[in-house]
Amino acid sequence: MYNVNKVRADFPILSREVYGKPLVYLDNGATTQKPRQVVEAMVDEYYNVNANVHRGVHFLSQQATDLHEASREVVRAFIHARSTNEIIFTRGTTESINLLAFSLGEAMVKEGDEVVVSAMEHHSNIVPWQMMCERKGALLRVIPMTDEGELQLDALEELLTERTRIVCCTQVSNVLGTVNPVKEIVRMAHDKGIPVLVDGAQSVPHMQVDMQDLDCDFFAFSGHKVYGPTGVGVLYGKEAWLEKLPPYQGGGEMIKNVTFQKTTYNALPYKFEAGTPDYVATHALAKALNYVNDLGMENIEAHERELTLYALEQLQRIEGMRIIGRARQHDAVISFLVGDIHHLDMGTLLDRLGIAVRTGHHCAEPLMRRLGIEGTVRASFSLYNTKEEVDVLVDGIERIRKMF
Ligand code: 7TS
Repeated sequence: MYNVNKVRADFPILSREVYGKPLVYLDNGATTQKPRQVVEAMVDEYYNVNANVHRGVHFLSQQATDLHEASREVVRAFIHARSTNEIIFTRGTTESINLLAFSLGEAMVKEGDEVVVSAMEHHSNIVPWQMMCERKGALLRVIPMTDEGELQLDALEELLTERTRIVCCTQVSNVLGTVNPVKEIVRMAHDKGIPVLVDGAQSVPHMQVDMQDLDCDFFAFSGHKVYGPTGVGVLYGKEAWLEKLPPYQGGGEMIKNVTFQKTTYNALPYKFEAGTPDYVATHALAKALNYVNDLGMENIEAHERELTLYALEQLQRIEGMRIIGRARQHDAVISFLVGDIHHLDMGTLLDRLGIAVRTGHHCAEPLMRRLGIEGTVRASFSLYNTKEEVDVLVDGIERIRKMF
């Protein structure tokens, strides 16, 4: 049995108060809280192991390198990649996508080519592609979506042409909670020989992701959204693809030999990892993934599904409640507006009640424009949230609604 109170005891921050009220943390889509196991691993490494990786013959450097590389294996197993050569450590989803947009752009995008993104992407899966398109004279094309917040795959079929260089799509929308049929999208793109990047920032914390099953060519996620530290993330890429792409940044680690005339590059994955990596963060990320493994992703999914369904049911009872995003496949993210109460007012007043939600455009301005709204209030749930917290949220919204 999943014991949420036992889980909560691993997260010291959850027992603090804000404005004299117990904290109700429902901003997990932005970042998750960290269990002791993760924070203690970082403290322990800085106190007892710290040394730069991959370059020292001395004991500490060997030990830090071993922890760092063991973490790569934990990540590989977690997403079921074939090889650790396919696991590139980055600073997060954003850097992963910038890396790919740059390297893929250099390798294979020419004037008149096209990049396909979806209507519900986070800015970090739009802007890097747009920047690359501007450099290369290429065009950004968009998979449209329905009013319910589901992508229109029949329209995607039309968008995939001999000019398409890559399709980039989020697995779970950070605003609508839509779970996109990325496996189907991958199949459609592969039928035409086009690679696919899946943005896993909002899926990795909530569901089993399996690179062999999805068969996507690239996959990006952030450590801090899956109970790990900030400043570390992953770009997965199929080895054959990564071999074809040029490095993103130059510096230490990514080279084999350097002369003033010419530099040769290191093998995978180091070719894409210039400079000292955040080896303390990679080690702590592995601790976070192990934490999730120990709880069992299927248990986490079941807990979050029950919580989300309960929240949807309770929220819908509120007069004037408008849930934004009614996809059939829905993850632990609920966006809403109530009557004509501005999302910022709602967020600010909920905060005074100790409830942390996110408000605004959620770094998805094109999606807001598509929906014809400026922003939403967003509650996003995680493995440590409870039905009691949902009740506090619902009561809070009711109080605020009556005030207006
Ligand atoms: N992609 C998606 C789908 C996201 O939700 C986010 C962050 C990112 C990419 C970028 O991740 P980063 O770790 O590199 O910043 N989303 C949010 C959010 O919804 N609220 O704050 C950050």
